[in-house]
Amino acid sequence: MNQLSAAAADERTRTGLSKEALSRAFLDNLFYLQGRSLDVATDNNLYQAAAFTVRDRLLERWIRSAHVYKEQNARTVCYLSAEFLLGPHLANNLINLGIIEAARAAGDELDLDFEQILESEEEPGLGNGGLGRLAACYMDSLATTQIPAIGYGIRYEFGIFDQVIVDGWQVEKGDTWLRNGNPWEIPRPKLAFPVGFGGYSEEYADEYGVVRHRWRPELQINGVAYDTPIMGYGVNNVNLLRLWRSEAPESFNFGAFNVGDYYGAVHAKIGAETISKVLYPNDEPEAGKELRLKQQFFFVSCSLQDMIRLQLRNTGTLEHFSEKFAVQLNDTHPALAVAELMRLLMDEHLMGWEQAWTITRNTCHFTNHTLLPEALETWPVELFERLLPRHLEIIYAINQRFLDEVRVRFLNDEARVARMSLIDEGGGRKVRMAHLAAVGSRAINGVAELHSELLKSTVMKDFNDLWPERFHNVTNGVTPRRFMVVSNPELAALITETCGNDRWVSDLESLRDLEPHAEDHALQQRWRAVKTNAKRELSDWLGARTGYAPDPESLFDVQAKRFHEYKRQHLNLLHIIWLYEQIKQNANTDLTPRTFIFGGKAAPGYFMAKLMIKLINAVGEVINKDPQVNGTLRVLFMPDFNVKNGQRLYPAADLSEQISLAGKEASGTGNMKFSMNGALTIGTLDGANIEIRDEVGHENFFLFGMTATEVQQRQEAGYQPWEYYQRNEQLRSAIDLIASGLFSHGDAELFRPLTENLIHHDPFMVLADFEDYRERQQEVDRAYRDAHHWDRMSILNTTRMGKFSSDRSIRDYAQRIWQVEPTPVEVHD
Ligand code: NBX
Repeated sequence: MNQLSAAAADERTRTGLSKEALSRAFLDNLFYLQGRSLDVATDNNLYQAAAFTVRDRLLERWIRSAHVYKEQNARTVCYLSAEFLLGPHLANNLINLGIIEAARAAGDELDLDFEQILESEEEPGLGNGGLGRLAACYMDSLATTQIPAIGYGIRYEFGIFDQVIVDGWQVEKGDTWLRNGNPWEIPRPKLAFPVGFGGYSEEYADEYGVVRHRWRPELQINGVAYDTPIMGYGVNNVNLLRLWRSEAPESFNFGAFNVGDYYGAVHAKIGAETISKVLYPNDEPEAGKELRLKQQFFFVSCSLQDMIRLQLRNTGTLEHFSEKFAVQLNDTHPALAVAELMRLLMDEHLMGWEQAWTITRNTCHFTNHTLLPEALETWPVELFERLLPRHLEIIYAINQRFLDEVRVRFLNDEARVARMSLIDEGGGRKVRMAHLAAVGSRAINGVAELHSELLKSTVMKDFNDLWPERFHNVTNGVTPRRFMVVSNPELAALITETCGNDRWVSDLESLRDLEPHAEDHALQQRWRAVKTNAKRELSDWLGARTGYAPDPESLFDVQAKRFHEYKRQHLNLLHIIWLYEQIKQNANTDLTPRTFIFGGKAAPGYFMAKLMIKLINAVGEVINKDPQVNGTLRVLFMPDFNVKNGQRLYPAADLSEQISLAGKEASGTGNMKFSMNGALTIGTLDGANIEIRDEVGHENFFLFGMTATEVQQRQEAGYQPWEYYQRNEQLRSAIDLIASGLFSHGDAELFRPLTENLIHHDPFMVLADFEDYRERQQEVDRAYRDAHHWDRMSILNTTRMGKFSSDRSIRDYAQRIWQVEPTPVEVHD
């Protein structure tokens, strides 16, 4: 043992992290918290005992971190997000604390199935997809890079629905993740803030005759804090995730409240609790949903009140608020922060407009995650007026000053003024949330280079003309702790052994040290063995759930992400159908055996996305049963793709499908998770794919499809999908096979909406990119047969992923956007 690790082991013993200390604490938590002994404990009892044991060890470091942060008066990042898609905590916290081996040993000694205990954890699915998962990766990296941070969001009682597949269709099931309690959170019943809704705004003169405003809400509810500690890797810093739960205030006491109207009182109480009840399962805004606006205001208001409380407690004044806090708005969902911070500063803390505006503008920063016009959030003015009358006044006042600035800067350009206004005046007046966020923020960023450029040249062009210095790019990243160490321990061990140390876990760029070994046949063989093992594990898992256990020797070709037409799962499927036709036409067709695996949820109201899921399952049913195919092709749908299932998938993929239409995927983060685990990518020049390809080397990436510029030109020239359908025989026969009813027991109607849409509209240009995609897939087929070459490419994909660690993203934000510094935390006995 070297000196450093001896010192670490020594410290672990001292701080209760040794195997003995862990098993003692575990048994105590089983007995004293749950009244169970080992012989009668259920899986859940064991899991809870393990979770409490780990949590206790986080708490000491958490208290210490809070103390150090306060003493040093460090600038704190407040990450405001309607979603945090955390995934299971236990394994991750064990890794970050550096005690997974000690815990495993403690489990062995007690004769417990350690893996089974980890499996028992129900994941908090408090997000839809990439945006929510990004927030969770950033929380991990903020703690790991020692930046004081609080994540603020909503403690949904029901997270993203569980997906079950019934007769090939997606069926949604409520997510009851809190059923067995949540050992990671600490409720803070005394830490609660009132949040108003409705009523009216009034002017009054204060004691000095100054005219002020106040909001008289019709209804008030409470937001109660639930805290979850977030542990950094290999450091003592523990940050805080503070989620708000809505409750009726105590004044809802049934006797006192509304005498004689018992049912009315109960109804009001239920109404208050509804706000944090359920996560909206759409990965695009649903127009005009009142409850959604209430959720947004609810968590924004609680979070800002909390920051103000902290600042007043520490300094007694709000003058330096923006020096103390950097607020990051995760898309427009928390954009109301701009108006609410203004209201709190002016109405509640009696600040003048100019000072309040300077503080607001120096506090907020805004990240955009989409260019799709239908996904840009707007709210009817009428709804605002009814729910948030004072905020609407403030938004009007911000708008007036802002548009004056635009008019002075761009003389005689009323068209521009109308385009930039916070209010969309066309067809039912609406508040444009992206404009509110942009006007109230010091910095605006996109999430990959292409996306940030397109942001400046399209949806935010006018804003870029006005304030070019405010626009930035911060390319997304993902945490290698969860997506390598936790999910792929065998690969992590091989990398650590080959590097001679595990520095790469918090310094992913150092994987470059491995590059010289990419040629090494011995390493290639071990690398392949690790991949094949992961494929075998996935195969067993899928076999138990779908009835088909794919051959681990076949190429695992995976597309896992939300279902969306722009992500083009149907492009993948058309290729599969074409392959199937080749086999049917000629049984001796020489194909590399492949297993196609799909995973992902569709928004419950998104008809076309749900039809795509049905079609995948229908195609799978025919192909998987066809004796002529003889196992050369398999098409499987992994039900309920979530963080936990993703962790099974990434290690087992040979090929990662990143095939969105260029210009539509802001960044993508699944692309990074696959590549880190040694999958090669077949992809378009979209989002972060471009940067991934530049990093891993163009020769180690299967590129196809139009560029974003070509897409735009083709669209402007008048895109005619019909022409591709007519001209390309392969494409036509694949589409015709769907339309024939072969995959729907002869029902030629079932998939007609999909085929007709492709032939006549094809908004995401599937047909235009098909031929190039098919050709590139043939290259993949050939490449996979040369094992040495493939393994080398796979190794290089992993070793060159340093840029895509979320630690790098967070350092970018820290230096270029927030101007915050690391604050290390020492633990002394
Ligand atoms: O955010 C995703 C983008 O589509 C990805 O390209 C990007 O990598 C990722 C992280 O930057 N957007 C996303 O996941 N959006 C949502 O989930 C969403 C949820 C609710 C809503 C709108 C969007 N109202």
